[in-house]
Amino acid sequence: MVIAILAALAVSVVTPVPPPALVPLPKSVERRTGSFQLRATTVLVAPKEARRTAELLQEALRAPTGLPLPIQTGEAAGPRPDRIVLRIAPGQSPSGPESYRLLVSPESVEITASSPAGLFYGTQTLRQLLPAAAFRRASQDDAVWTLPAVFITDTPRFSWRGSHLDVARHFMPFSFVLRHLDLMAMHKLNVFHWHLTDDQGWRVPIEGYPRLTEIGGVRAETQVGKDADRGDGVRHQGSYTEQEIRDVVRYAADRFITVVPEIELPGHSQAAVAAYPELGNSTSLVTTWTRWGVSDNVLNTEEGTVRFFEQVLRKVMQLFPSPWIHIGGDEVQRKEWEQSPRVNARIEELGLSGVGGVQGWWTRRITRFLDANGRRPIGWEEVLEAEGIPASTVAVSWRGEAGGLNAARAGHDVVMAPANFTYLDQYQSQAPGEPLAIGGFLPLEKIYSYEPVPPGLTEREATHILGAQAQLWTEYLPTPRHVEYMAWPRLAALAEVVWSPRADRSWQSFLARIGPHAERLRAFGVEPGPLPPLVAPAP
Ligand code: TNX
Repeated sequence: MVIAILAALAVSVVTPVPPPALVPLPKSVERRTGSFQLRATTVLVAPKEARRTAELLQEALRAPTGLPLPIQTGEAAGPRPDRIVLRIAPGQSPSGPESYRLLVSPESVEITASSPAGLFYGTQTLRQLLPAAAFRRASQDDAVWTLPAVFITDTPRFSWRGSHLDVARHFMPFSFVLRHLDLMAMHKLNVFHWHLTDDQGWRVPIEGYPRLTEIGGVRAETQVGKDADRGDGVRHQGSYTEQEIRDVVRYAADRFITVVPEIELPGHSQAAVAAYPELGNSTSLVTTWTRWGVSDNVLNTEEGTVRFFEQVLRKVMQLFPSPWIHIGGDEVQRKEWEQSPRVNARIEELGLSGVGGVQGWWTRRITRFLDANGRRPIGWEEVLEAEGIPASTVAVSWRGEAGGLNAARAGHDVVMAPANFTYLDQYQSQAPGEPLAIGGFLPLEKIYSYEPVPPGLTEREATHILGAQAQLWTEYLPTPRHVEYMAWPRLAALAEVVWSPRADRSWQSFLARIGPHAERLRAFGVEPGPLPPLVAPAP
């Protein structure tokens, strides 16, 4: 027995064993002989531009390892013994600001990249080379912190690697948003699409319009399960402070994540109408909605309403430096417009082609406003039904692939988010005992199989596909814990879809890695959803 163990150890020293289960899979991984050990004497070296990345690595590793890992700021010429060196090296391959090379040898670790973003992604891969316990936030001092010797070169496939979170249907606390950003960063996701307003809640404070959060951020109750005839009688409320929003934006930026805020208009806007009834069409009292579905309460067509939202968006632009501002635009109901004499008079006055032209008018006004303010408007695919919108407008294709296909052909940039492949509020397992979900069935294998470039695009048209994102709609996900159960491991699969080379993606390979990867998620404190029957890693 003892001899067998010794023999196995001897073999493992000379034969390169496969590298740990990295997710998302890097472009190329070469296993070398030996390993590097983190010690009490190990030092991090980083140039000034990557100081923050070094600090985040230090924080992440200090907690579980208890090692000091002091940071030396400055240029290191190359690898140095007992050092983890981050180095900016322009003009290396693979090229691109998010690419990196990671060399682990028994003596040292070196990450090189042409920009700090690449160094950051290199540190995320480095963390995954350590035992899963490296993702804990409490120290485990009996552990030995070794990284296998490897040479990795890596570069992302898409520039938009997104995670969307709806905090309108159920408010999600500030601390959870930061935690979600940490998890996104671990998976090299780089766009956080923050769905901040909807019929059932307005969560972002807008200076000058306090009722948006005071009234729009509160609803009297929530429907019980799927039963729209029953309410739970429990008030639901929440909104962020300006300081919290700024902290989220900075926390994200430190992790090379852009926060794209969404302000829904002219539909999904009942909470805004409840706060300021002059924005709507109703003559009776409107309250923040307590039921799920699509509300008939939409914005009216008054000039003052457009000005109100321009002012809201001015404040949003002050809070969010994102190049993109999302304006919703989905599922706009026309019933109120059809029935309103005032809207019909406006249709005449504005020369619109009937009620069908009203949404396009809204979209035109708001996209042009954002464009004139130097931001790129982005909206759910319906925004492209409008004529005369800026060419810079980005469409999020959610009803399937056709919207994205047509948008790309028309020369618009596109983010792919088709419901049947990327909506994480659907069931992930058909086993009994799953918590109530909106419906549908999106198992891990299906999201992993998703290909963001729709078939039929020319190479040139395909350059408009910026990437893809997964959606966490929260009608049926009332708590952070439940959100995480639905998000993971499926968001890890999406991360690989948008990061890893298409030719290297294989379900068998992912299956072999997702088990060990789930251990990292658990070490971080996530309770992931069901995993498929796992297979042993390939030899
Ligand atoms: C459709 S997708 C919606 C959301 C819902 C979601 C539920 C989209 C742009 N609108 O308002 O939450 O379905 O899956």
